[in-house]
Amino acid sequence: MSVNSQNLSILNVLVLHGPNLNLLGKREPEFYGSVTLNDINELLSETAIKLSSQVTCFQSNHEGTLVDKIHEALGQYQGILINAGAYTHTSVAIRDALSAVEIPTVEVHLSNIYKREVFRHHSYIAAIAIGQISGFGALSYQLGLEALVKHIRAK
Ligand code: CA2
Repeated sequence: MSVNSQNLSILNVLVLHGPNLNLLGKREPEFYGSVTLNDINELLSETAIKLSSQVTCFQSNHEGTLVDKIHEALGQYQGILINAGAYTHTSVAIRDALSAVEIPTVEVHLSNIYKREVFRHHSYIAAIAIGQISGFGALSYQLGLEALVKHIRAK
């Protein structure tokens, strides 16, 4: 871990985006808005600088690829910010990987999953995450990153 000019350690945060989030801003804008995944990643990079940290953003449509990425995060990242997309509601494998690496994790969602279909109300990740932010669009990611970095620094 390196330090900045204020002698604050630079925290490395892995941002994981799950399936279909690569379509953000390109398909169904009436539902998920016009902000692209690239816009979100840029917003997070700018926010990270203000928090004396840096983000590495990764998207995959494949459960096993996301599991591999979580394993590879061991020793490389101090925090994980994740929107697992539909895998939030189905993947014991992603939950087990996050639980196994013991890297502080914040779960985020663009939409308020509790205002949507009942099958979206349950998250496999929520119980092993520090917390969850849901329903604020791109701001969910920004708030999630701030909460994650502040939580790690407070420890
Ligand atoms: O609200 C969220 O962030 C979700 O994680 C989004 C997932 C959904 O399955 C979760 O229940 C809640 C879906 C992401 C799909 O993204 C698309 C973007 C553009 C067009 C189509 C899908």
